[in-house]
Amino acid sequence: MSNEYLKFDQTAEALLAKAKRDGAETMWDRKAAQKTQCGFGEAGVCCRICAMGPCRVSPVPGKGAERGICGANADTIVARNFARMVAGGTSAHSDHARDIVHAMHAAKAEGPFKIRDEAKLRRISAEWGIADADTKETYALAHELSEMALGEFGKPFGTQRFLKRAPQARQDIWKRENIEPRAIDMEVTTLMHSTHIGCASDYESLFRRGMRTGMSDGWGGSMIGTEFSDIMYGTPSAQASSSNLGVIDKDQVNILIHGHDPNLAEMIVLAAENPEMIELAKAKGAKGINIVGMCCTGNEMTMRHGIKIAGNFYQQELCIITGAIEAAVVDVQCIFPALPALAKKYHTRFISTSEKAKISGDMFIQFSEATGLENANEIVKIAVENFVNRDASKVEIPDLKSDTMVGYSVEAIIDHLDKVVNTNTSDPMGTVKPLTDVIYAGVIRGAAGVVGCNNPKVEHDYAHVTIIKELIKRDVICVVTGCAAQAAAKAGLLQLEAKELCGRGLKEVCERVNIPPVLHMGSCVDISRILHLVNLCADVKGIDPALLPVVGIAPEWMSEKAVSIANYVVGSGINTYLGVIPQVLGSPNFTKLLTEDCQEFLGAHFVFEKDPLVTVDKIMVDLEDKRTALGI
Ligand code: XCC
Ligand code: SF4
Repeated sequence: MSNEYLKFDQTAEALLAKAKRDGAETMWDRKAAQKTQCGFGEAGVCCRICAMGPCRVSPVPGKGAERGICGANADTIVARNFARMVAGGTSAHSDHARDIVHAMHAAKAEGPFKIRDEAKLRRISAEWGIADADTKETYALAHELSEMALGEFGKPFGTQRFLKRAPQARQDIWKRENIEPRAIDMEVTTLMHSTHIGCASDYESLFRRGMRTGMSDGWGGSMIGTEFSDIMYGTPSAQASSSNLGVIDKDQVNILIHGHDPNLAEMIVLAAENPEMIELAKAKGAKGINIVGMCCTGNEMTMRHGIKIAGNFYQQELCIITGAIEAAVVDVQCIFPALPALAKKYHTRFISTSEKAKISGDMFIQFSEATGLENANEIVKIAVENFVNRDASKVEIPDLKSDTMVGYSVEAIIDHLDKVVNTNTSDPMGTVKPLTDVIYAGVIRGAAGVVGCNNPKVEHDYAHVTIIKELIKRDVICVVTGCAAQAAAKAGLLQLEAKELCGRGLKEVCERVNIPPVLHMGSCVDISRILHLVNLCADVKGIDPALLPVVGIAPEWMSEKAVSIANYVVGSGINTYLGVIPQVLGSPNFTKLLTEDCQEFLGAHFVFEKDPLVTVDKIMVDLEDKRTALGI
């Protein structure tokens, strides 16, 4: 097979050939059926916000229609479309977080939803100003904190509580530019209002409103999602796991968990540990129950339990094509609607579990906080009983997996640093000072957050892996989340041995601190961990994070969530490199606002660059410029 987008992924060729033999359709067949994608859509100049349209204006100034029927020009249309992507992404992350908080609201000492990291519960309660946070009864406190968190979504006044985590210099910029996010739902709603027919036409104003909405994702929804998941399911600590489709076990019942929300997956792991279920699996001829994860549900579960990583976004179909998955269980986001039909080509049961992501074509089992463990038991039982339906002649599991280290929460990173350098801090969180010190000393030149999806517009995983390898070679430490983290895991970059691929300085740090040069920090909502880490580093020096030699990169992004993320990362003062160009080029003005002008008022900007090696060159110049400006 000669698909130019798949040369890098060693599992693809054989499995796509198998799909063909099995008569199964994949995203590549559907991509081919799309033929050439719409040039107006690609440039962002197609508007269908009202029923006078759709209107499409010319992406080339001075040629063709310059305005839609209402008079909106390319700047307005592009800015509105971009803003609506932010609203979509912010909604997804934040609504996920709300579900986590609701589960915490229902938590009880007897479980199954309970408080597993009490220290963090007390620390965040104190951070949010709850009186007697250190002495209140655990569940009374959890209840109070979760009600406060629910207020972050809809409170009529005030701004997001976690903003206080940023150094004062950054908070001042947010205030000055009026991008301090208020209640999350309010930001999304007013942005949808602003982009309605006949509202905002000023592209810069639309950008700023989108920015504030994105900020309510990063410093609101995503941060709440991360912190409250930690309180309930435990703050991740470093541990070993393995990754790639080779983690599927031909002798066991394989359950694929896919999506984003850990609530259901946590219950499934509990249910699969039940001795009765394991006995049942044995009675059906299997050696046991093997849970494998994909996308961010996979990341959540590997971070906290070392659950094996089957793969990233694009491998969701390949996973089923192995013929060895008894049940594909999904919650929300990034799930192909194509999966039920694909599952039908094999014996796989496809089970969707959330009204918000009800996917037609096979089973639906409504998951709720009240019945969480029962739902999970039912699902695991369906999978186990399905084992006998597996057709051995259709099973083909790639013999490919990599060892990987996972679980680097901010707390875990601080813990590793503490073991090497005794900082004697009184801060309950500990301090990241040793990390800041090695960056200032130049042993490490800077840090990069590599995040985001897969996208069939680029070669699968190639940009992720190339950029990471080239950066660590140049002594830039990488932190990763989402599907980028899984790409790195599969390429063996999350192992301690990857230090051999580093420059001298980073290698020495890895050896001393006993960490890989690429740290898995979790799912996409866990980019909030990266934000927190960067802000703690800036705080140590008492400076605006925009001054630090730090960048964000999304080499293969595709989702609206990624647009929201890019906004809050830039809004937080971190230059953000996008390897897939957003649909904005139809407005040269808006493009210039993103890639140049916003630097003036935010201290950071977007960079669009498709070529991974050129991206690395640009990043190195960026990091060294920051170092020079700091005089380090
Ligand atoms: Fe989805 Fe989070 Fe993208 Fe992967 S990286 S394809 S959003 S799973 Ni967020
Ligand atoms: Fe056309 Fe304006 Fe309606 Fe958009 S909002 S579809 S540009 S008339």
